[in-house]
Amino acid sequence: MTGKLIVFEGVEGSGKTTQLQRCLDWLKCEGGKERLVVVTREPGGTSLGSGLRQLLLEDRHPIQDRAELLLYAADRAQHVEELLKPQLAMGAIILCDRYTDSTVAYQGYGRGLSYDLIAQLNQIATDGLEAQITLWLDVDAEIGLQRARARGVADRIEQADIAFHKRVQQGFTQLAISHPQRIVRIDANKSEDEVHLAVQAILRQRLSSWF
Ligand code: Z5A
Repeated sequence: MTGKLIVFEGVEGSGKTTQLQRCLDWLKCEGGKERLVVVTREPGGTSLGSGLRQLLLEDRHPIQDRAELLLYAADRAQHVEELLKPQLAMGAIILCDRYTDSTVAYQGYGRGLSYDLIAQLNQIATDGLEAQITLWLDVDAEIGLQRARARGVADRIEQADIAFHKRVQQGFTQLAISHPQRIVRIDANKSEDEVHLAVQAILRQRLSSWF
Protein backbone atom coordinates (compact mmCIF):
# COMPACT_ATOMS: atom_id res chain seq x y z
CA MET A 1 0.00 0.00 0.00
CA THR A 2 1.46 3.35 -0.99
CA GLY A 3 -0.92 5.62 0.95
CA LYS A 4 -0.88 6.50 4.64
CA LEU A 5 -3.52 6.04 7.30
CA ILE A 6 -3.63 8.82 9.90
CA VAL A 7 -6.08 8.28 12.75
CA PHE A 8 -7.46 10.84 15.21
CA GLU A 9 -8.54 9.47 18.59
CA GLY A 10 -9.79 10.81 21.90
CA VAL A 11 -12.82 11.12 24.16
CA GLU A 12 -15.95 13.03 23.14
CA GLY A 13 -15.34 16.70 22.48
CA SER A 14 -11.58 16.30 22.21
CA GLY A 15 -11.72 18.18 18.91
CA LYS A 16 -11.03 15.34 16.45
CA THR A 17 -13.57 16.42 13.88
CA THR A 18 -12.46 20.05 14.08
CA GLN A 19 -8.76 19.20 13.70
CA LEU A 20 -9.35 16.65 10.98
CA GLN A 21 -11.18 19.21 8.82
CA ARG A 22 -8.46 21.81 9.40
CA CYS A 23 -5.80 19.27 8.42
CA LEU A 24 -7.62 18.36 5.22
CA ASP A 25 -7.12 21.78 3.60
CA TRP A 26 -3.62 22.16 4.93
CA LEU A 27 -2.40 18.69 3.89
CA LYS A 28 -3.72 18.93 0.33
CA CYS A 29 -0.98 21.40 -0.57
CA GLU A 30 1.53 21.25 2.30
CA GLY A 31 5.08 21.68 1.02
CA GLY A 32 3.80 22.88 -2.37
CA LYS A 33 2.83 19.33 -3.40
CA GLU A 34 -0.68 18.34 -4.43
CA ARG A 35 -1.92 15.28 -2.57
CA LEU A 36 -4.96 13.04 -2.59
CA VAL A 37 -6.40 13.42 0.92
CA VAL A 38 -9.50 11.53 2.06
CA VAL A 39 -11.52 12.12 5.22
CA THR A 40 -13.53 9.33 6.80
CA ARG A 41 -14.78 8.11 10.16
CA GLU A 42 -15.85 5.18 12.28
CA PRO A 43 -18.57 4.31 12.70
CA GLY A 44 -20.13 5.46 9.44
CA GLY A 45 -17.43 5.63 6.74
CA THR A 46 -19.48 3.59 4.23
CA SER A 47 -23.11 3.28 3.20
CA LEU A 48 -23.57 0.17 5.38
CA GLY A 49 -21.65 1.99 8.12
CA SER A 50 -24.07 4.95 8.05
CA GLY A 51 -26.90 2.57 8.94
CA LEU A 52 -24.82 0.92 11.67
CA ARG A 53 -23.88 4.37 13.03
CA GLN A 54 -27.55 5.28 13.40
CA LEU A 55 -28.24 2.03 15.23
CA LEU A 56 -25.26 2.55 17.52
CA LEU A 57 -25.69 6.22 18.41
CA GLU A 58 -29.45 6.70 18.45
CA ASP A 59 -31.22 5.65 21.62
CA ARG A 60 -33.88 3.61 19.80
CA HIS A 61 -33.01 0.03 20.77
CA PRO A 62 -31.30 -1.22 23.94
CA ILE A 63 -27.94 -2.70 22.82
CA GLN A 64 -26.09 -5.34 24.81
CA ASP A 65 -22.36 -4.75 25.25
CA ARG A 66 -21.24 -7.71 23.09
CA ALA A 67 -23.75 -6.79 20.40
CA GLU A 68 -22.33 -3.23 20.44
CA LEU A 69 -18.81 -4.61 20.06
CA LEU A 70 -19.84 -6.73 17.07
CA LEU A 71 -21.60 -3.80 15.37
CA TYR A 72 -18.44 -1.66 15.62
CA ALA A 73 -16.44 -4.60 14.25
CA ALA A 74 -18.87 -5.02 11.32
CA ASP A 75 -18.63 -1.30 10.54
CA ARG A 76 -14.83 -1.55 10.56
CA ALA A 77 -14.62 -4.67 8.40
CA GLN A 78 -16.78 -2.98 5.74
CA HIS A 79 -14.81 0.28 6.03
CA VAL A 80 -11.43 -1.45 5.62
CA GLU A 81 -12.45 -3.40 2.50
CA GLU A 82 -14.68 -0.85 0.80
CA LEU A 83 -12.78 2.36 1.47
CA LEU A 84 -9.47 2.18 3.37
CA LYS A 85 -7.65 -0.50 1.36
CA PRO A 86 -8.66 0.81 -2.10
CA GLN A 87 -7.82 4.42 -1.20
CA LEU A 88 -4.45 3.45 0.29
CA ALA A 89 -3.71 1.44 -2.87
CA MET A 90 -4.34 4.65 -4.84
CA GLY A 91 -1.78 6.47 -2.68
CA ALA A 92 -4.22 8.55 -0.63
CA ILE A 93 -3.50 10.08 2.73
CA ILE A 94 -6.50 9.06 4.81
CA LEU A 95 -7.60 11.10 7.81
CA CYS A 96 -9.80 8.81 9.88
CA ASP A 97 -11.91 9.90 12.85
CA ARG A 98 -11.53 6.92 15.25
CA TYR A 99 -10.29 3.36 14.56
CA THR A 100 -9.25 0.29 16.58
CA ASP A 101 -8.11 2.16 19.72
CA SER A 102 -11.65 3.46 20.24
CA THR A 103 -12.87 -0.14 20.58
CA VAL A 104 -10.21 -0.91 23.19
CA ALA A 105 -10.98 2.32 25.08
CA TYR A 106 -14.81 2.26 24.91
CA GLN A 107 -15.75 -1.42 24.78
CA GLY A 108 -12.68 -2.63 26.73
CA TYR A 109 -11.99 0.00 29.38
CA GLY A 110 -15.45 1.61 29.28
CA ARG A 111 -17.74 -1.44 29.13
CA GLY A 112 -15.32 -3.93 30.67
CA LEU A 113 -15.25 -6.45 27.78
CA SER A 114 -12.27 -8.78 27.37
CA TYR A 115 -9.15 -7.17 25.84
CA ASP A 116 -8.24 -10.50 24.19
CA LEU A 117 -11.65 -10.74 22.55
CA ILE A 118 -11.35 -7.14 21.32
CA ALA A 119 -7.84 -7.76 19.97
CA GLN A 120 -9.12 -10.79 18.03
CA LEU A 121 -12.08 -8.88 16.62
CA ASN A 122 -9.90 -5.91 15.68
CA GLN A 123 -7.59 -8.30 13.83
CA ILE A 124 -10.51 -9.87 11.94
CA ALA A 125 -12.13 -6.51 11.14
CA THR A 126 -8.94 -4.77 9.97
CA ASP A 127 -7.35 -7.79 8.25
CA GLY A 128 -4.16 -6.51 9.88
CA LEU A 129 -4.38 -2.94 8.53
CA GLU A 130 -2.82 -0.58 11.08
CA ALA A 131 -2.55 3.20 11.20
CA GLN A 132 0.86 4.71 10.37
CA ILE A 133 0.23 7.28 13.08
CA THR A 134 -2.50 7.88 15.64
CA LEU A 135 -2.93 11.40 16.97
CA TRP A 136 -4.46 11.13 20.44
CA LEU A 137 -6.16 14.40 21.33
CA ASP A 138 -5.92 14.24 25.10
CA VAL A 139 -8.55 16.40 26.78
CA ASP A 140 -9.89 16.15 30.34
CA ALA A 141 -13.02 13.98 30.17
CA GLU A 142 -15.18 16.66 31.88
CA ILE A 143 -14.03 19.40 29.49
CA GLY A 144 -14.62 17.17 26.46
CA LEU A 145 -18.13 16.27 27.62
CA GLN A 146 -18.95 19.93 28.31
CA ARG A 147 -17.85 20.82 24.77
CA ALA A 148 -19.84 17.95 23.23
CA ARG A 149 -22.97 18.64 25.29
CA ALA A 150 -22.87 22.37 24.54
CA ARG A 151 -23.80 21.43 20.95
CA GLY A 152 -27.27 20.17 22.02
CA VAL A 153 -28.82 16.71 22.37
CA ALA A 154 -26.40 14.07 23.70
CA ASP A 155 -26.18 10.75 21.84
CA ARG A 156 -26.43 7.31 23.51
CA ILE A 157 -22.75 7.17 24.48
CA GLU A 158 -22.45 10.82 25.51
CA GLN A 159 -25.28 10.13 27.98
CA ALA A 160 -23.14 7.58 29.89
CA ASP A 161 -21.97 8.73 33.32
CA ILE A 162 -18.68 10.53 33.92
CA ALA A 163 -17.09 7.40 35.47
CA PHE A 164 -17.53 5.64 32.11
CA HIS A 165 -15.83 8.50 30.25
CA LYS A 166 -12.97 8.54 32.77
CA ARG A 167 -12.39 4.82 32.20
CA VAL A 168 -12.33 5.48 28.45
CA GLN A 169 -9.77 8.25 29.05
CA GLN A 170 -7.67 5.83 31.10
CA GLY A 171 -7.89 3.41 28.17
CA PHE A 172 -6.37 5.93 25.76
CA THR A 173 -3.65 6.74 28.31
CA GLN A 174 -2.75 3.07 28.63
CA LEU A 175 -2.79 2.56 24.85
CA ALA A 176 -0.39 5.47 24.38
CA ILE A 177 2.00 3.89 26.89
CA SER A 178 1.76 0.50 25.15
CA HIS A 179 2.23 1.88 21.59
CA PRO A 180 4.70 4.76 21.85
CA GLN A 181 5.84 4.42 18.21
CA ARG A 182 2.38 4.75 16.72
CA ILE A 183 0.41 6.91 19.18
CA VAL A 184 1.38 10.56 19.65
CA ARG A 185 -0.27 12.50 22.48
CA ILE A 186 -1.39 16.07 21.88
CA ASP A 187 -2.63 18.34 24.67
CA ALA A 188 -6.18 19.05 23.49
CA ASN A 189 -7.14 21.22 26.49
CA LYS A 190 -5.48 24.07 24.56
CA SER A 191 -7.18 26.35 22.03
CA GLU A 192 -8.16 25.08 18.57
CA ASP A 193 -5.32 27.07 16.98
CA GLU A 194 -2.70 25.76 19.40
CA VAL A 195 -3.85 22.17 18.87
CA HIS A 196 -3.77 22.66 15.10
CA LEU A 197 -0.19 23.95 15.25
CA ALA A 198 0.83 20.91 17.30
CA VAL A 199 -0.85 18.55 14.80
CA GLN A 200 0.84 20.32 11.89
CA ALA A 201 4.28 20.07 13.52
CA ILE A 202 3.95 16.32 14.05
CA LEU A 203 2.55 15.61 10.58
CA ARG A 204 5.11 17.81 8.82
CA GLN A 205 7.84 15.71 10.40
CA ARG A 206 6.13 12.45 9.37
CA LEU A 207 5.48 13.62 5.80
CA SER A 208 9.14 14.32 5.30
CA SER A 209 10.07 10.85 6.51
CA TRP A 210 7.37 9.15 4.38
CA PHE A 211 7.75 10.95 1.04
N1 Z5A B 1 -17.17 4.28 19.45
C1 Z5A B 1 -17.02 3.15 20.23
O1 Z5A B 1 -17.61 3.06 21.30
N2 Z5A B 1 -16.25 2.14 19.76
C2 Z5A B 1 -15.62 2.18 18.56
O2 Z5A B 1 -14.93 1.22 18.18
C3 Z5A B 1 -15.77 3.37 17.77
C4 Z5A B 1 -16.56 4.39 18.25
C5 Z5A B 1 -15.09 3.48 16.44
C6 Z5A B 1 -18.84 8.02 17.77
O3 Z5A B 1 -19.59 9.13 17.85
C7 Z5A B 1 -19.08 7.25 19.05
O4 Z5A B 1 -18.77 5.88 18.83
C8 Z5A B 1 -18.16 7.74 20.13
C9 Z5A B 1 -17.31 6.52 20.51
C10 Z5A B 1 -18.04 5.38 19.93
N3 Z5A B 1 -18.83 8.09 21.30
N4 Z5A B 1 -19.65 8.96 21.46
N5 Z5A B 1 -20.45 9.71 21.69
P1 Z5A B 1 -19.21 10.51 17.21
O5 Z5A B 1 -18.31 10.29 16.05
O6 Z5A B 1 -20.47 11.27 16.97
O7 Z5A B 1 -18.60 11.20 18.46
P2 Z5A B 1 -17.16 11.65 18.74
O8 Z5A B 1 -16.20 10.88 17.92
O9 Z5A B 1 -16.93 11.60 20.19
O10 Z5A B 1 -17.21 13.12 18.18
P3 Z5A B 1 -17.52 14.46 18.93
O11 Z5A B 1 -18.31 14.36 20.18
O12 Z5A B 1 -18.09 15.31 17.86
O13 Z5A B 1 -16.11 14.94 19.40
P4 Z5A B 1 -14.87 15.48 18.54
O14 Z5A B 1 -15.03 15.17 17.10
O15 Z5A B 1 -13.65 14.97 19.19
O16 Z5A B 1 -14.95 17.05 18.76
P5 Z5A B 1 -15.39 18.23 17.77
O17 Z5A B 1 -16.69 17.88 17.12
O18 Z5A B 1 -14.28 18.62 16.91
O19 Z5A B 1 -15.59 19.37 18.84
C11 Z5A B 1 -16.62 19.33 19.78
C12 Z5A B 1 -17.00 20.79 20.16
O20 Z5A B 1 -15.91 21.39 20.82
C13 Z5A B 1 -17.31 21.67 18.94
O21 Z5A B 1 -18.32 22.57 19.30
C14 Z5A B 1 -15.98 22.41 18.70
O22 Z5A B 1 -16.16 23.66 18.12
C15 Z5A B 1 -15.43 22.52 20.11
N6 Z5A B 1 -13.96 22.48 20.16
C16 Z5A B 1 -13.13 21.71 19.41
N7 Z5A B 1 -11.84 21.93 19.76
C17 Z5A B 1 -11.87 22.83 20.75
C18 Z5A B 1 -10.84 23.47 21.55
N8 Z5A B 1 -9.53 23.17 21.36
N9 Z5A B 1 -11.21 24.33 22.48
C19 Z5A B 1 -12.54 24.62 22.69
N10 Z5A B 1 -13.57 24.09 21.98
C20 Z5A B 1 -13.22 23.20 21.02
